[in-house]
Amino acid sequence: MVQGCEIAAAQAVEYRAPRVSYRSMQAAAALAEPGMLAVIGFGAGQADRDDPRWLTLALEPFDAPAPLECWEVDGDVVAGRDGAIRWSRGGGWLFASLGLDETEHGGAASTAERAYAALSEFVAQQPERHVLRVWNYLTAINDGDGDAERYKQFCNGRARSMGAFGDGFPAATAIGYHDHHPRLQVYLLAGRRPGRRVENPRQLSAWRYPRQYGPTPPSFARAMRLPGGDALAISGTAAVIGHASAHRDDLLAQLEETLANLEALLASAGMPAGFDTHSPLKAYVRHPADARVVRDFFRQRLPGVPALLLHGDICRRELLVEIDGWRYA
Ligand code: 3EB
Repeated sequence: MVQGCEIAAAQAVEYRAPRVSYRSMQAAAALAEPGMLAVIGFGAGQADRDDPRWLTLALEPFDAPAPLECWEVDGDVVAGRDGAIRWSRGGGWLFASLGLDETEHGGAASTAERAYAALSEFVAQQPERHVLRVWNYLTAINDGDGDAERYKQFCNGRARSMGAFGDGFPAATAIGYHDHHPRLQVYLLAGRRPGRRVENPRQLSAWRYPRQYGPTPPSFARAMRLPGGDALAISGTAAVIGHASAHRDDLLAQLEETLANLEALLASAGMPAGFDTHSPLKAYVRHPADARVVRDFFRQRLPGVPALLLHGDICRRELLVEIDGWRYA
């Protein structure tokens, strides 16, 4: 009996997802911990480091000092570089990141095309070749009008080389930062086995968005159940119903609608309802003056949930807030 239970337990953790958490500590100490696949620091004040597992995102946190985002895996971690790509691997998972200066690659579309071509070529050669989750951060995402808007340009370029990821769209986030220098930062999580894509019954799948949102619909799945089954990677989620943005100019209503979308996603993924103390969420807030309301919303509606509030622009101008994160089974 006891032996049977031990075997079952061993099988249950046979391919354990990276544990993502927000931790208040020094970067060097975090990077020295065993099994640390990636450490992310937020805000312009973060120092560069040679370690390919260290990533800085120039999104200003609304809490000071901001915690670090830590990704921990079972097993040893090795790291290296391949051209401009920084990577690390461990426990059957691959972290890869790439930052490109748009002035060297001719604008938002061709920079995205280059970034995705480089990443997909790299990942295709790795044992962890299934891209599960991608984060995209680009300067001034809403600059430009109509089809010239930078987010739409980014979508065009991404789609031109995303096909090479192979087995369908990953879960994703695309957010704008307030830097002046145009650049694109992309990082991803890939695994040895494919995940299971999850869509939201309240929302049209993004790749089916009608023409009004741009010439190329966005290439992402609403969420990804990681191989092994114990974690759900949740894409950037906002107050979108069907394909339409809801509750223009109403922050609280957008937050409630976003939470309803997140709960619908959990249900459609077969995950336990609600978020808990191990479900880290990030909220991207367009206007700094809104941060206090977002913080209060988390306290009241998602008590105990680790939340990181960042100043970032959402890819549709009318959207004031977007939330992404993780749910563990
Ligand atoms: C939306 O629901 C909001 O282009 O990769 C969310 C997550 C959004 C990912 C992307 C865009 C992306 O359409 C926008």
